[in-house]
Amino acid sequence: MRTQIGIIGAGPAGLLLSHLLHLAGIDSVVLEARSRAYVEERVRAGLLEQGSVDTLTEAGVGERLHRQGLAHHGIELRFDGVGHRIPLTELTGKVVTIYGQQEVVKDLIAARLAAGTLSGNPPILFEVADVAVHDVTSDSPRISFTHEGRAQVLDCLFIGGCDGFHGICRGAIPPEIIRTYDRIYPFAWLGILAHSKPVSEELIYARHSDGFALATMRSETVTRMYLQCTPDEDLSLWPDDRIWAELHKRLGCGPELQEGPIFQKGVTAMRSYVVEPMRHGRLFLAGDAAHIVPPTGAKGMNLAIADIRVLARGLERFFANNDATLLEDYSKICLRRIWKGQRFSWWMTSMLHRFDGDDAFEHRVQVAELDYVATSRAAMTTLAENYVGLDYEV
Ligand code: RFL
Ligand code: PHB
Repeated sequence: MRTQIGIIGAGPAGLLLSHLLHLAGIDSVVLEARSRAYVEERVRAGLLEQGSVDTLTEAGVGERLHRQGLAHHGIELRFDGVGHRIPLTELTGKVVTIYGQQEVVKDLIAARLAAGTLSGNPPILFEVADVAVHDVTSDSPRISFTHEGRAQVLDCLFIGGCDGFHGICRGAIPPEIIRTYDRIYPFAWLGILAHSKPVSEELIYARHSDGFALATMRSETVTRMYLQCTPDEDLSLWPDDRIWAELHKRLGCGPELQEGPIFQKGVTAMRSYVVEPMRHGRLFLAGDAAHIVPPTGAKGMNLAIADIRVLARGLERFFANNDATLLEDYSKICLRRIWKGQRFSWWMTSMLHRFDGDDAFEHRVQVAELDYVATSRAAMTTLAENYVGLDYEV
């Protein structure tokens, strides 16, 4: 099989890359380890920056997003039992949108399958195995894989390494030319989805002496809630009653926090991770394959989309004008945004979580920081402009 761009991974990064390339008349094939149903049901992120919404809209995949997404103009920070609103739109002129990551994935898969490929290859192959990349420093890299029991090779001109944190692409870059930056936090998030009315129209980020809590949503009838927990938390110790009791306490909510059937529970580890550079020869890493942020800043999927904007434009210029300058600068341009996203996600995480072992001094400093952000227009503008998303370079 032959294509121009071989893409590994059908998450938001790989699918958006394939879609943007198609719009530019560039052929690609996406290889995905999981089934279509699995990637379409995988519960993950939910918050899109204004720029991510604009990117999807301009790419023609924003119709359902605009119909079903919930535009938010502010968030609430709650600490010492009192709520403080950060008016995002008033401070920045931008909105953020709640729309589940798996809905973005469904929209992109539908668009890719409907459009097909110029080469006549299937646009996406699901349930591939044994994926490996070869000759990435040559002009004709290859991807070998097994599909439906048959060993195959995809010959291409470039490879998009969009296979997430546990993929194989990052490992294909020799360790001597790659540098990694890693921080593992001493806590995790227990996340739930429940059939219940959201406690508030806007998201609530709550700091409590027993740990962080976040109240978010997926629709007017489905709530998404997170509780700080230990990295090895045993879910069997968290029956629904305990989850609701803990949410009531940490969010400081009364009857406005409506309980309902919980239909999904999971534990998410918290990590900050970056590799530099994000390119080796003709292999380009994008999204979680190259960087991970703790979810407190809601930046993961948004950073993946920002990487893909640069990569798709770089490839477009290469094929249209034989101009490789943007591809040469890919890593540098992406990393400038990634590190700001890292800083913001680390800062939100540090400010809102309980750190075991912190003494009374650190506790007071943490509350003072929240109080400062909640009362200084300059400080809340800093939070707001990072939260809604910094302007793109490309
Ligand atoms: P993905 O989505 O992990 O997709 C990678 C794909 O590659 C496939 N794959 C392979 N395919 C072929 N061969 C192999 N060897 C393969 N190995 C892996 C995988 O099956 C998968 O389909 O990476 P991508 O596209 O870079 O997207 C990144 C986002 O998924 C991630 O950053 C976000 O989910 C992070 N995140 C959030 N981001 C936001 O922007 N806003 C949020 O509100 C937000 N909240 C969150 C989050 C992540 C969370 N969890 C569960 C980690 C909340 C949570 C709880
Ligand atoms: C979500 O809706 O899942 C969500 C929102 C904001 C975050 C993290 C997750 O910071």
